[in-house]
Amino acid sequence: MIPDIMVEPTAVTLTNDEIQEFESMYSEILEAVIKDYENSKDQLYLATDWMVKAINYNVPKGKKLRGLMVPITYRNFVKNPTKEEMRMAYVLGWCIEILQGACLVADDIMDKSETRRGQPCWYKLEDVGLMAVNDTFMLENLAYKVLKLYVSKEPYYMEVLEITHEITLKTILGQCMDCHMENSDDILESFTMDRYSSIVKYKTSYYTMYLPVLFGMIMAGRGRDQKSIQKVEEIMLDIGHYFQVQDDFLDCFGNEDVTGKIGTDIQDSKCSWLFIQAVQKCNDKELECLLNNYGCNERGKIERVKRLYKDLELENVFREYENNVYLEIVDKIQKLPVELPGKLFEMLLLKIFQRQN
Ligand code: GPP
Ligand code: MG
Ligand code: MG
Ligand code: MG
Repeated sequence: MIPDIMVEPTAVTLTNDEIQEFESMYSEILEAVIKDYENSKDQLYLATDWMVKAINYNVPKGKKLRGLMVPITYRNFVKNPTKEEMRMAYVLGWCIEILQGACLVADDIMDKSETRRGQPCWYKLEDVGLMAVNDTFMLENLAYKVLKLYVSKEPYYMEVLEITHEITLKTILGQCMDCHMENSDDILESFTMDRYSSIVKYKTSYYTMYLPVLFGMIMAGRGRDQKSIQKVEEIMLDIGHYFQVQDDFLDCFGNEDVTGKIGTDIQDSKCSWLFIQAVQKCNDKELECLLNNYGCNERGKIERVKRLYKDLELENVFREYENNVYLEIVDKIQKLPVELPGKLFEMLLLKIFQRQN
């Protein structure tokens, strides 16, 4: 249910044809990359064949939320974009999807995950294993190759390049914080909401929510409009925080057939939103149970933590959070200056509201 006071947003959406064009841009990009290496006298085909396999497995099978956000943003900043401009927006969208593919391959190794997007994690495949490490570098650098091939003649090339490097590094720093949490000596002292917010801002929000909108704005010539960019950053980081809280909730309470992944946060001893909420609601006995069972890769112990989360009614806590954060963000959006398309941000928020995957 959408809260009553919500007004249906009337932002510009992509037409079915545009979504189709975005989709078909994927194989065009892949072909262009391969072609660039084809004439080499070296036996590079040995690597490019593998590259095609890695890309096809890890890039095009997701929700494409981030990728589509670039053309959606652009359409809301520029009234009548040309076909060529839209193509550039699709390319920038796919660059984020490629970076996302790189991040997921790496994240699944670090989180010791089993499945992703309804299939075994890339590193879990028999003929991949630790080769996946090289493939994360390959995917990341492929995004830069695509930028060079398609965007290098555009006036905003350097801006896009620099921002991609900067936000990728931010994401890596966030992942570093996330993964080091499991080594905390005193988890009650370390796993605070403040700490959580910092981790999430860096590991998720910047590349998931801010980067796609920033790309759209840079294309629209609004990348140097510092005042607007600052406001957009604040809103998109708020939406990113909400997005990762949902991800943490789905890790335990989601339907694996819908999310396409099996949760690992409990056994990985993650500084998860659910853990922080549980600590706040626990009595002494429950806290002892939580601490005794958290962070162990044993079925019984994982189940014990899940039962505790259920007994503590964390599902209700999450639903209440979700409704409140929705209204808070809408309120912030409505206070944006008129030169920013508020309805776009409402629509982006609505796209993830109550998501199941
Ligand atoms: C989400 O964490 C964050 C990422 C996937 C960013 C990873 C960044 C790297 C530089 C490797 P998560 O582990 O909760 O995501 P999921 O639940 O999808 O595994
Ligand atoms: Mg992770
Ligand atoms: Mg993970
Ligand atoms: Mg997760």
